[in-house]
Amino acid sequence: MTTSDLVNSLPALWLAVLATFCLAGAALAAALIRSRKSSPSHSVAEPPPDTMRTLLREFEKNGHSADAALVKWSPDTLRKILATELPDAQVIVVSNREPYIHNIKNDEVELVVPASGLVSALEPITRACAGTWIAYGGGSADRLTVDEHDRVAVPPDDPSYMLRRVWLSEAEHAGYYLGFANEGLWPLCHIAFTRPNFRASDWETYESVNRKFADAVVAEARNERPIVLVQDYHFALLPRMLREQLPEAIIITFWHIPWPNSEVFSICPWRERILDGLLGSSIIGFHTQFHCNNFIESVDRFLETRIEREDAAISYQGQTSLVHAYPISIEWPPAQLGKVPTVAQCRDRVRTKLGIADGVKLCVGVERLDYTKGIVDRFRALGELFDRHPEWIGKVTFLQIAAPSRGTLPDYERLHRECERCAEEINQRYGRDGYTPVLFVAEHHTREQVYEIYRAADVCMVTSLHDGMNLVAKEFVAVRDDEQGVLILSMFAGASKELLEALIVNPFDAATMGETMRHALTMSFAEQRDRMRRMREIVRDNNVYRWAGSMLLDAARLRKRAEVELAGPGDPMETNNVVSLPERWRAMT
Ligand code: GDG
Repeated sequence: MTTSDLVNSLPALWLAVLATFCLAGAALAAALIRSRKSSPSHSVAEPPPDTMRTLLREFEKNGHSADAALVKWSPDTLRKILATELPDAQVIVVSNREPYIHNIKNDEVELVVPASGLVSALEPITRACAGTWIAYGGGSADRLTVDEHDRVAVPPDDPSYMLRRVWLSEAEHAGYYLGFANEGLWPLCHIAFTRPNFRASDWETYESVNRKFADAVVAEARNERPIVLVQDYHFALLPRMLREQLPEAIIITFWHIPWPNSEVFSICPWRERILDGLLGSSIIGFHTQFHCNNFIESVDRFLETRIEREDAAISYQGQTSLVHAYPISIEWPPAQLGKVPTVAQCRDRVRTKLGIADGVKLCVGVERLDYTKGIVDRFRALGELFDRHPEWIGKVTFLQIAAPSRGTLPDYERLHRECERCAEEINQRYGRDGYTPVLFVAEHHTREQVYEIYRAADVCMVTSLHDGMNLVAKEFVAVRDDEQGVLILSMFAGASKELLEALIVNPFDAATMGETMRHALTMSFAEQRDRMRRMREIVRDNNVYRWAGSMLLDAARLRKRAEVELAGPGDPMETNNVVSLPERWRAMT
């Protein structure tokens, strides 16, 4: 059976697959064999039986249907899923950050694509689904570019979906976004040792802004049953508000950052309200199973619920929410790659621009300027490399680009100063005429410039102290079609669970990271190729269309189950795979 056959027969296939463990096993084996066939550098031997059992268990545990592993995921696959599994469904994305910002610059309207992992992932999905994206209109020219309904068709050069902008006052933005979301929830959810600040006034604004977005979703919904994709920690209350107004909607909430353990979560004064809000969702998604487990533990500790761990389902106030891991990714191949010159040209351009001498290796870091990303820690690792292996002084330059982010918050201003100070210290200590070890550029770059830098790099360092996924790691791999370059990756980024061929590091251990840099800088071309090839296969197969497709397939499963339940009560014990979970438990107890 070919891939396109598979896609065409999705409805029957995936129900059957979900129903039979055996078929899932066969499919997984086929996927393994296929991935091995496409990797000439790897042996085609079967994995040992215990590895296979572990993989199968993982597969089942994560609720991923076997067809998700077999299908070649593309925009077309998504469109087919929508057409066959969710006919006539309207897809509405809600996020704080908009995918396209219009700003006034030098009396002209300038278009900016923000530095945001969420935008990088969601934009190609919304394009493929021809959906509606609702977001805060924060650009200085945003109001000038919308129609009378606050909508603008995007992408501007080839419109395929509608962006609906929601306006916030300065006070709303300060309380909901800077305050509760970024001074409260962001540090609460990341182990980066930055204290969360919770203020009652921020919470009230957060609640009222969530209400404002709920009203916008209801206004944009063409019928009672849209599929609403709620994005991130800015909207923890939105799912409950939507559930009250659109009871038949499928609400999929994706939390892009880690979820803390229940002890840490208990710090939040409105912890029960946050959990209650999220449990208005049909599905709550996280990047890793670990974050799902933390969430379920928090619910267990603070709310009266029924938790079915086998099904990863939480029943609360007569409604069931599924909690699943969906590792986010990027589009494959990245659309902008076509606009970027060859690797050799990128190397020449970047090295000439930065004045990097022949024989000097280039290490890069690409981030939003955020204290969770471990920027200072990688500078420290470079210092360790120089101290332990002085022969590298003068032989490696570190380029760190950092897009300014949340710059008005004190913790971010402090970080900016700290990065500058640390870079300066290293430059004074190890620099010499014509050689600057660290180039710290705290500016926003275009996506093409970012890709050019990835392609010019010998080594890319992603050393987050804590990160939901981290898409920089996946982008670096995706743009290296020359199969060269080394990725150093933090063990505390979700991406480290997938990109096992990266050099995995603990960012809190500068000395060992310095040694890892040396390993990366001296790695043979053959080893670089083997590692890069394998990582590219993983990002290709687990691309962002698979991320969205898996959620939509699960959404379709829920919708069908709800339809079967509505069609008639039947005997709960006889129809046990379609009966609602609360009913099943009632029948069993
Ligand atoms: C959250 C979670 C999760 C960076 N500088 C520029 C620029 N970027 C782009 C990168 C990448 C994105 O920003 C950053 O992605 P991350 O995944 O690192 O991060 P967050 O923004 O923190 O995102 C994260 C993500 O959500 C998705 O779920 O992976 O764990 O924290 O795409 O290329 N883009 C442009 N100019 C820059 O200067 N245009």
